[in-house]
Amino acid sequence: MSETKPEGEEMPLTLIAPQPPVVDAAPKNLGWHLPTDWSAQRQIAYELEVATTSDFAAGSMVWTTGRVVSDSSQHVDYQGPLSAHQRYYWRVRIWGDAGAEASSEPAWFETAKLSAADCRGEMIGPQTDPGAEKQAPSVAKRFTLASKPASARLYITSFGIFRCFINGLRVGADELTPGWTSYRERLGYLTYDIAEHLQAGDNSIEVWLGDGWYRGEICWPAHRIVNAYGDRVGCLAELRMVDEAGTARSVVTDSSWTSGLTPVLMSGIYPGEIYDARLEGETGPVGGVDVLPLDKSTLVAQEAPPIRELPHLQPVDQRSIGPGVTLVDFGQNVAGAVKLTLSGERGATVRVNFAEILDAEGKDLNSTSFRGAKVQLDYTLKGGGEESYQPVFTFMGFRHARVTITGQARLVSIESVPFTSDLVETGSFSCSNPLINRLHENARWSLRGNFLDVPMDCPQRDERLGWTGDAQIFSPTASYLRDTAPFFRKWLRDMVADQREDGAISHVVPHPNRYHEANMPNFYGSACWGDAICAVPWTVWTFTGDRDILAENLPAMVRWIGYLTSMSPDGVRHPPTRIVERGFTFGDWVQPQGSTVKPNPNTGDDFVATAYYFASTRTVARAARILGETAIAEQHEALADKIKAAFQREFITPTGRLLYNSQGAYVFAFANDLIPEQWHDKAIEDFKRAIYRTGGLNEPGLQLGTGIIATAQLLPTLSKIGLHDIAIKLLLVETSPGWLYQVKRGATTIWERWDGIDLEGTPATSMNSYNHYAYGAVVYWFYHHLAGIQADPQAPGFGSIIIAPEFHAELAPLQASHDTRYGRIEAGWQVDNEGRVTYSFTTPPGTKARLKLPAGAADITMDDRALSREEAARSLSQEGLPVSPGRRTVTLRLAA
Ligand code: RAM
Repeated sequence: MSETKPEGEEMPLTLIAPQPPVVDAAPKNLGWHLPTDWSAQRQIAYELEVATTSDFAAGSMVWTTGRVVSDSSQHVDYQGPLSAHQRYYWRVRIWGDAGAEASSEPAWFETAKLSAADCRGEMIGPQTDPGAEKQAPSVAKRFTLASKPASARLYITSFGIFRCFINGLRVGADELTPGWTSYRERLGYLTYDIAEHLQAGDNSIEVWLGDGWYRGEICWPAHRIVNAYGDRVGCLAELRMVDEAGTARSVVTDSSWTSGLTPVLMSGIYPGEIYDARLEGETGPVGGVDVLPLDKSTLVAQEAPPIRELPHLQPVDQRSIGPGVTLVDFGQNVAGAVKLTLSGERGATVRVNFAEILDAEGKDLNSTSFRGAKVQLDYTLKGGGEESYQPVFTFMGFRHARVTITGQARLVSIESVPFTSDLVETGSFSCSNPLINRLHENARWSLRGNFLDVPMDCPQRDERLGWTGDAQIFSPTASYLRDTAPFFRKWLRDMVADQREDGAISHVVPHPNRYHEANMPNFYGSACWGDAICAVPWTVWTFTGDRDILAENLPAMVRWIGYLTSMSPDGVRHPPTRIVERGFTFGDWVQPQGSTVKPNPNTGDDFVATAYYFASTRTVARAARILGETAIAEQHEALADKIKAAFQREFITPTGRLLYNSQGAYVFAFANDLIPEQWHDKAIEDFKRAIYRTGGLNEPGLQLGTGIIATAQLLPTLSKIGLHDIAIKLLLVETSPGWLYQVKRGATTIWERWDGIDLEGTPATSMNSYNHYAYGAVVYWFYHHLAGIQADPQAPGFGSIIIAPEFHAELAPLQASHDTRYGRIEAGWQVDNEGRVTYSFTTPPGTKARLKLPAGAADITMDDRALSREEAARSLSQEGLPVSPGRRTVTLRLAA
């Protein structure tokens, strides 16, 4: 796993390597962190050099920017020559305005294939393949090398999931490769350094092929698909070996390869795996291979960090519940696998079943949250000493496991092996309330388990799909916690690949129904869900300042607005109620106390869909302005005005009431600036009443009433309109609906519904996933509003930082950090017994920051100096008080 940087340590000039570092085009957005001791020094110039050797010897230099007079440390695009299969080293030197200079250590990036013509080999399908949901086949090749190569790479991908062995040793530690893309349009390949696997003399490569998302069971039973992308698994690989003299030789997949079977008797994402260890080494070549059609222009170098294992978790409880049956609790709900170590007789069998929760008595598994997914491992021992097994081609979402042994065998150990897409961690948070800290931790675990190459709704049941709505609402939270840019960039490319002719975005991306339209007609185009095509690039832009993410997606964003406009000539959306109809919208999904139609909301679909239509149109207009696409900007500005007017006409009465008097309605309207100025104060009062009117279980009169999409914006919207106190009260509610209820009930990940387990301990019978990150979107508010770490909306990417905390004595002390492309931002506050606040924050060198203190702050000092009247006024103003980089400590008194 990627480690976060150590706290408080001086950092030298550090390069930000492209993620992943193997590329198939010129890398963009190279950047660096200034040394941490450069707070008082401004960069005035830089030079970036690229060479083919790490010593940057004269003959190896390929490109330099020369000395560029600039204070920017980001977004340098490589513009030098590029050849395939080449490692490039790069380094940076900077000059400061006080005369200092600094140089970085070198970093590297490496090219794989730069064009389809570079992609050698054929996609080969094993003739031994028995088809989907049966024994996994393999392809193999033996070859001889005169000497051990000086360097060697394996470029490899598959139809289905692959596991590769060279000379019997597994290649790489990545899981479920090559991940999930819209395979027919875009197929990712991986690059591995295999020099250490190879030897002079005889060598062998063997690749096992599992069904995976490509052709295994996908979607819930009513819409189950098998062979979603094709009915043959296959492998495309090139082993490229370079000797000391620099001569390259390749072994590529072609018709000379052989095929066999593997010990994996059955595997699938939902069903699990059946593995017979007695077959290890016994399933070797019995057939040939067929060359399968493949358009090589669809090949892309792996675009996001792969899925990897996190540190294994040991059981916190392990007990026998019957002869040969052991119940294990790992104490943490995860997505991943288990690693079993066993000892016993050849032919003895072990079955592992899983669950997120236990039954009411705590005596056995309750696996109802898996719905139609079988989620079972069956392993047959080979015997003869200790042996270990971890499934090869599946993953599961679980906290508990039940191990059943039949025959003579003993469970030596069992570990939980969490998986996650290996994105760099960028966030930390803690406060004085342990329930809130656990909530934050639960959101982190839900991110880990649900970011498995695509952002999934949940990792356990018969879905595990890239639901666009869930990912959209969680993306800002995720982007505080991880460097999500490569992950979302990849996923957005699949979103665009799966976009329909009419501009509709599918409800799930990648869209396994794409070639099976009749299976789920019109599974496209919902408000909020489809709006991910606008909102997610905007989030990435906000966190990175990378214009390319906007440029790349703008055409698809425009098409999406075209789709919405085609159904809304008067500016108002009128979604149909049946999911199979064009323009259907899910609405504020899983809203508590909503109507019983859908699992759903009492905020009208027309209202929600029109608000999103407006929000996305405005986002397109803003993106187009940033990109200098004036015509697109003007067109969408005018359209946004039209939608806003239509919204106000249709949904706000002449006396300023909203047509739907739900909390969600006020959230959508305020978040998107849809309430006319004249009705602001009145709408705020109405909003408060909508929060207090339900009353009952919680603090008298106050009750949360939003579904997944309004909840994501609930606290930020309350903060935006000055209702911080209500926001914090809602956060602190410990009954359902409320975030802390599930924490008190022992949740270790975020639940799909507020009442996933009721007060009596009875689990919900539907929508009962215990690992659904959507409600975890509240964590955004922890960083953005409580700690006050914000990207400047006028200049995204954290080169310009807004420091705008909100203080709540009941959470003090509180601290948070976020690692940006410029370095780490830290912020934290304490409140003493007299109500005096001490707020310390650090912004990295090379950035600008403005401090905005909450209304009512008085008696303000900074770094032991009282602020002047003008400074204090600025710190309380809209534009804020400019502060220089480094660590600052502010003290203040809050208005009573
Ligand atoms: C559920 C998913 C997801 C939601 C959709 C509409 O089944 O789990 O959370 O986005 O439906």
